[in-house]
Amino acid sequence: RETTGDIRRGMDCADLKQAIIDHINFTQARLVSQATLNDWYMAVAYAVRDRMLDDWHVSLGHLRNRSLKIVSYLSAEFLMGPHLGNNLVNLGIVESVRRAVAELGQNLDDLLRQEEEPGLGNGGLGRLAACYLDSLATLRVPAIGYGIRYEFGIFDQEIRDGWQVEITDKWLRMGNPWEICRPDISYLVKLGGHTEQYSDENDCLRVRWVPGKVIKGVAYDTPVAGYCSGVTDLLRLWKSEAVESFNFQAFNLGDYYRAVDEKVSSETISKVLYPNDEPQIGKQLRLAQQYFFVSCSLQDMLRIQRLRGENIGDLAGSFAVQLNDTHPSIAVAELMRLLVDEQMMEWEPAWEITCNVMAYTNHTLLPEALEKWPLPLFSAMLPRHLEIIFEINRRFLDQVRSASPGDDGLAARLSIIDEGGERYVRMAHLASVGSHAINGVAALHTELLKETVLKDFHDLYPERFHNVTNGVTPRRWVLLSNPALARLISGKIGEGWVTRPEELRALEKFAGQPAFQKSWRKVKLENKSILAAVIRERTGIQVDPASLFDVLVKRIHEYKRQHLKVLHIITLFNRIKADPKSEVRSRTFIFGGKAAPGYHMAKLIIKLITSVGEVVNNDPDVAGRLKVVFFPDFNVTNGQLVYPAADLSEQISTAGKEASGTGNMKFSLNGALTIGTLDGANVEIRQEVGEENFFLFGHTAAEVQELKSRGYDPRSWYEGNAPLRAVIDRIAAGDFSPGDRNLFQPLVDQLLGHDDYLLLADYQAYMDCQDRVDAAFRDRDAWTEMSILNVARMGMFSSDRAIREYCENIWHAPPIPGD
Ligand code: 26V
Repeated sequence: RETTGDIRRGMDCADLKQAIIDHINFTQARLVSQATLNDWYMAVAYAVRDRMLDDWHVSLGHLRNRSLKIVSYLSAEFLMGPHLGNNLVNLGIVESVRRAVAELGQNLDDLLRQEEEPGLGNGGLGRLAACYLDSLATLRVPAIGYGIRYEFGIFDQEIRDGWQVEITDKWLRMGNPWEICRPDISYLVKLGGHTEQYSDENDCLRVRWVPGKVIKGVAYDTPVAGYCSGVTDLLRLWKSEAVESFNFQAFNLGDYYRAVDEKVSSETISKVLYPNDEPQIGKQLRLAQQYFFVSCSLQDMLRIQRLRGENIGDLAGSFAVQLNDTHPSIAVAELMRLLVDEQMMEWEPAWEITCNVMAYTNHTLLPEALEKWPLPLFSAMLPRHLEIIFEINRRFLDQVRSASPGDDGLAARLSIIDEGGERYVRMAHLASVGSHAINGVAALHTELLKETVLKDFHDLYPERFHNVTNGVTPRRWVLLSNPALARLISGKIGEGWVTRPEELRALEKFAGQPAFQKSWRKVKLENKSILAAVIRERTGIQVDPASLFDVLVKRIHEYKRQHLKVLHIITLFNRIKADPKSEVRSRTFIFGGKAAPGYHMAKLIIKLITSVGEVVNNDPDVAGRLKVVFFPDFNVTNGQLVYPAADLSEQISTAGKEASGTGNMKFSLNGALTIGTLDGANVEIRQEVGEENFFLFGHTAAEVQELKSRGYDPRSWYEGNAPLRAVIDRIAAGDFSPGDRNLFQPLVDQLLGHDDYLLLADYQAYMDCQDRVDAAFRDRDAWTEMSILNVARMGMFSSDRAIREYCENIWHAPPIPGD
């Protein structure tokens, strides 16, 4: 490219260098000779951000184009991961920036490592939102991701003495070069107080909400660049602040301190991400967070609607609002309130708009994860919304009763209010009543949704139900995180696969070719060596890159069955101890994942993993053949290191429990083979890659139900299986907890007493399947062929495919024309 001399836009090496130096001098306010590594990172980040702004302004301009529908993705979590590397990839400037930085005496990889990732999510749900923003921008769909700018994201995890320790995530400590604060885009949000009736000028009875407190939400914008698409969408996160004027009128000393208190409590709302992946019933602050970001977002949409010069009545032509799980489902009542109380609309047209705008994605079938709010708490914080919900419910149940007269059970089951004891607002019901579309996140999950938690809604509104199987972005999860594999693939079949991953099928014909297999193995081995070095540095454990890397990374949860994997490891250990010369193939077991701080069993599972590792890793009879690693602080950054280095992907949840899973897709896209149950998207992954290229085991969802309804007795499985008994007895005897033989008793009691997730029933099938994995890994060429075929056939799991389905079937949102 030509040198333009334009330090804000120029892409030439000289321009980039000048731009970076300029930011060191004038943004970081440092002499180049004094600049720290962080100054260099910040300067490069600002230089890259500058180069995103022209496209961004054009794209923001499209928000005013009345012929384009805007997708408004409402999510309490966006787990974006580090921005710099991804933006370089999507702008297509990795190599030019690498060179510019090198000529300034810096190393781009060192700078990339400087970025502290924005961990504004717990796991799959938040990461999905991030993949979807990447695809929306890549597919040129105008979109805004709306959420919360948590000051503290998901905690950093350290492992001390084998236990998880949570460290506050101060991700904003060094500043955030990617966000732009927009103090002029802010909204007031009311909380608490009471409602009053009054007559308007036409003598119509109306309701006014007199709040107990008012806070302000300020917009913080982050550009989201599509992959070589020319479109840059918007992530708009709200920070809560005090409304200055609210308590500063009377200014005696007492009021001054009260005003300071007010400021602190207002800012508390966006202070911290709840680190659980299930609701803590009755957490006031959580409801305040949900309402806060939903209210700001809907007010913002109404402002944009006015900017477009359109009527509020035509809102559904301008916006498609997607509710990412029930967390933002208060949007149904809030939009009704804005339309009826503030825009003075009649109920019926307001309701029609609301239903046409909203769509709801369900992400879990676990009953304990379905959100519900106790009525007293709800009415104290959102008195007007409770009235609106009662009115929505009254009209809804009238319809239900007239369609099925006499069926009181049905009305009670469908009701938005749970009246069976203490009363609750059921958020999934609110979302389902107020949306024109309801979707599950994998084929099996959608079917189960229709048969179980939302069965009555499916009987009532079958046309509302859709399936959209999740997907992941190949930009971050292959191009950025596995550059060597991306180069190898592109060298064979060209670069089209990055946006048209069905083209990966062209790899099939090379899958059996020895030279290609050799290059394929070389890439995997390099990725494993890189991970091995990091494992060494972070845990002190030395692992052999030639061994099978067997990886289980995800949030720690009993239904995900990390402890089933531990039973496998102890089984192998027992085989070695029984006969040290027995043939056990060399394996490295890598675990990663955070436990919710209050989830004791999950934390005990982490301790079990590290304790078994302590014994196995140092046992002379094992002689290094088995290594167990708990990789601390699993997050997006670490995921980018781990997925490319895996040989075997563990997807072993109890069938029927994992809605979809998305890690399963990231592994397979990077050439790992899957060992898994017929759960979530595993079912479809297996269909796509071929059953001969997938290690299947375990009871099906139907068999799980059947077992449980017959009265599942884990003890009989324990007693009928000698190796299993030996494994559990060893844990119970304290073999892995010297000094505290009862340490793992709660875990043993759970397995022998209830075993809610059927580990014992799936144990033997899992062991047998792992033996098949060992045999398969011995045949290097056959394994490599399967690995290549997995990648070749994973195209459908691109988030681009998922977003196209949402656009066509649910949002009716076309892309921006051109290009
Ligand atoms: C999460 C939270 C987090 C904060 C506190 C309140 C609360 C309440 C409920 C939940 C449920 C989270 C559901 C979830 O994360 N589901 C996951 O979604 C992934 C993306 O669709 C999917 O791949 C996983 O299988 C599913 O477990």
